[in-house]
Amino acid sequence: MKTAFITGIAGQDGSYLAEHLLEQGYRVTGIIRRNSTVEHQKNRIADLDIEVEYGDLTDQSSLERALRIYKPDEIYNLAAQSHVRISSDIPQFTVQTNAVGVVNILEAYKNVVPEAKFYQASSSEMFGSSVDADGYQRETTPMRPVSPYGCSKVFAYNIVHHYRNAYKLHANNGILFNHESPRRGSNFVTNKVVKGAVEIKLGLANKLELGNMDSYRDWGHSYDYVRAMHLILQQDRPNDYVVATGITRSVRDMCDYVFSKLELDYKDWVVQNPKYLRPEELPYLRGDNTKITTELGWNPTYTFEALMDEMIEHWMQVYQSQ
Ligand code: F7E
Repeated sequence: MKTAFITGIAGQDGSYLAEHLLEQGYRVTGIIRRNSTVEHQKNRIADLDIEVEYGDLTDQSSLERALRIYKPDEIYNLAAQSHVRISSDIPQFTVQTNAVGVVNILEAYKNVVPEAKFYQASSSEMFGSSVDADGYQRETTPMRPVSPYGCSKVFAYNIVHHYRNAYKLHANNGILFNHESPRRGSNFVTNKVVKGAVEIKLGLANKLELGNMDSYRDWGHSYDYVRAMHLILQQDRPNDYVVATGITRSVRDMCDYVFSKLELDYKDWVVQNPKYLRPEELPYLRGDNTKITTELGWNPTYTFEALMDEMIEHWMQVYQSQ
């Protein structure tokens, strides 16, 4: 039985990945952060047969302690300060966690279980304002990040290469484009729009405040993307892969789809609040998934519409069961 170790196991991706690995027969372990409200620590993973210790990416001793206890075959580093706009409010915390924290886990990995395989949650936010001439971002696209979050992820991406080359570690980057689900935090735009539209439909709210509606994102489902993470670690040699659907839409397009599905016109309900604008916006993302589809046989199973429909259904059930 293989053992997997997941940082960020209580998050959206961590919980889907834990479920997937349990289905594959893994022993699944990880770290969670201490929180004063106990219920908030594990609500996405409460029903799963997993083992967790307290730990934090900023505390290397906690990482080494957990790795010594579990001795994993595979390490998935999913923990992060993952909100791009908030990374401008707390830039130093973001860099400590997402950049220095990756050095900490790489050191712990090198010192305790160097024979394991390692996955780093890299991000399309690393590309920033950079787009290839054909309108896609891919593994070879230059990186010009436009946020503290993006800058921290570029550092992490590069330090993974350094540990791969210098210490011959099986250290990999998955460059994941936006991926969503009903488990997404509701301050990310997909779940914010779906939750807000359902509240309006049910008479529980009378407007939805958003930031920039004209940015484009390539949105997939977390369920599909955690399968890509696992596939990446099943290869003999470490590598980097873009994980994306290859289709891009604007926030406005998404609002149009979600409100229309609820027989509403988004133009009657959505207003802009400058507080949700970013100091520097990333206007356009569209990933080329050719490398992972041809080399590893990965393909997304969810369409954008199926993803949105599942999220609408989720919020309908939440409110109608109250
Ligand atoms: O924003 C616009 C916003 O916060 C998407 C993270 O998982 O994916 C995610 O980062 C777009 C942006 O995701 C609101 O300006 C408009 O253009 O859902 P988001 P993100 O910033 O793309 C990448 C790949 C990651 O790695 C990150 O960890 O939507 N937008 N109005 C808004 N966004 C938010 N959050 N709230 C609004 O009111």
